[in-house]
Formats: sequence, structure tokens, C-alpha cells
Amino acid sequence: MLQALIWDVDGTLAETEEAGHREAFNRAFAEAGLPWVWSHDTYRRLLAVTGGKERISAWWHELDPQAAAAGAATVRRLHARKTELYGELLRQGAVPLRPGVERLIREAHRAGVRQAIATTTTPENVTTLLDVTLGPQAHGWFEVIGAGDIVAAKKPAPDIYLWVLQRLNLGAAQCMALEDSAAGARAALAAGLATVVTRSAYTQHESLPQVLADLSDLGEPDRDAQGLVQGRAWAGCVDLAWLKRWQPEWKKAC
Ligand code: XBP
Ligand code: MG
Repeated sequence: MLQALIWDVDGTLAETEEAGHREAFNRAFAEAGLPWVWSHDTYRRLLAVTGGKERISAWWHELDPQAAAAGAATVRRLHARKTELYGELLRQGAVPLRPGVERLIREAHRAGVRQAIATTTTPENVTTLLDVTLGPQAHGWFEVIGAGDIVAAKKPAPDIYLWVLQRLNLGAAQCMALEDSAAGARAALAAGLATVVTRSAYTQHESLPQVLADLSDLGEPDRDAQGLVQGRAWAGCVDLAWLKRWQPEWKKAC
């Protein structure tokens, strides 16, 4: 029986990476007088490193391993400023929710299906995104928010999902994960969750592990999503009835 939805944030709730995170990283680098500019292609490659501080550090290690090894405080400072700049971009309305996201969150809330968040991003980024897209009351719709450094190992490690499941006091078989990327799907699957992937702009060409559904988005009643469900071509709109129909199929498949 499906009791809770666990949402990823970046790429799943909204296309935050391009107009939000990448832009904010580049602005923080420029403000600090650094000649670092992450192009779209560079950023796609760097997304393999989950977590903003880890991403800056990995980049710096590519350029200058010695300086990077001694640069933890600089990374923290750059990232703190990046988080401020990201918040400003969100508050300017740079990033709307993806198709079907608000519809499904509201439907689950009305139906009393519990909801939680499992993300790599910084907690205040989640708060700001929910505030500007759904309104401040939406925080209360997510019973557990697992974000950022709350676990030591970020996705694709399952830790953030396991942390959220423990806080919900539910087993994986009672929940579903909504993700957009291979790293996120690996984390959710390793925690034992039936996983629906809605590919985002940066994850279109990723090779995914075997997930319950590999979709373009969640769709809307008047605009079908496309993709594969249990490996078969499918088109339609993902609503609560759909999730309840397919979640037990994943257990059968495992
Ligand atoms: C998203 C990320 C995040 C953001 C940056 O992964 O990798 O690190 O790109 O956020 P997921 P911070 O969607 O799987 O959670 O800079 O706040 O870390
Ligand atoms: Mg994501």
C-alpha cells in the first residue's frame, strides 16, 4: 500500500540546474574575481559530482590539485555566496515547477498521502523553491525534508533516502521515489524504492539503472507524458491512481 511519496528536488520538482545553480555558481566565481566559467557542457560533466561544495572542489582539483587540497575554507565561502545568489534567482522567478509537479503534490496532500523530500541540495534552497512556487504553506505538506549535508554520503549513495525512510518510520515497500537522474535513481533503488524518473534537461542522455518508469515528465490531463513503464512504451498523465497502480508492480518485478 502506497503511503508516501519521496521527491527529489533539482531536476525533478523544477529545472533548477541551468537557470538556477549553474548561473549562481558562475556569478559567485565572478564576484570572487576567479576566471572560472562553467559552460553548459562543462556543467553537464560536473553534475556527476553531486553537491555544490563537492562540485567546486572537484573542479578546482582538476585545475590545481595542490591549491584545492588546501582550499576547503574558500570552497565553503564560495558555496555560501552561491547559495545566496541562487535564492535571489529563485525569488526573481527564474525557475518554475515542471509539468504535473504541483498537480501531483496537491493531489497527494488532499488524499492524505504523506510526502517527503530527499535531495542533495542545501536545505535553504528547498525552502526557497517551495516558497516561491507553492507558497509558504507548502512546507507543511512535506513531513520530512532530507537535504544537503545531513548525511555524509550524497547520492548516488542511498543514505539520504534511508534517512528519510527512518524519519517517516516507513519501509521502502510503502513508498515511491520521484527522481530525474541516474545518480538519484541509483540512490533511491539502493534504498529499495520503486522509482519513477522524469528526465530533466541535463539527464536526457543518461543511462539509467532499471527503474519502474523512465518518463519525459509527469504530464498533465491535457498533455501526455511519454516514456517507458516497466520497459514498455507508455503515454499519459501520472496521478495518484497511476502511482498506486504501478508501485506494487515494482515489488513483483524485484
Ligand atoms: C542535485 C545536485 C545539487 C545541486 C547544487 O542533485 O547535485 O548539488 O546541483 O546544490 P539531486 P548545492 O537532484 O540528485 O539532489 O549547491 O546546494 O549543493
Ligand atoms: Mg535531481
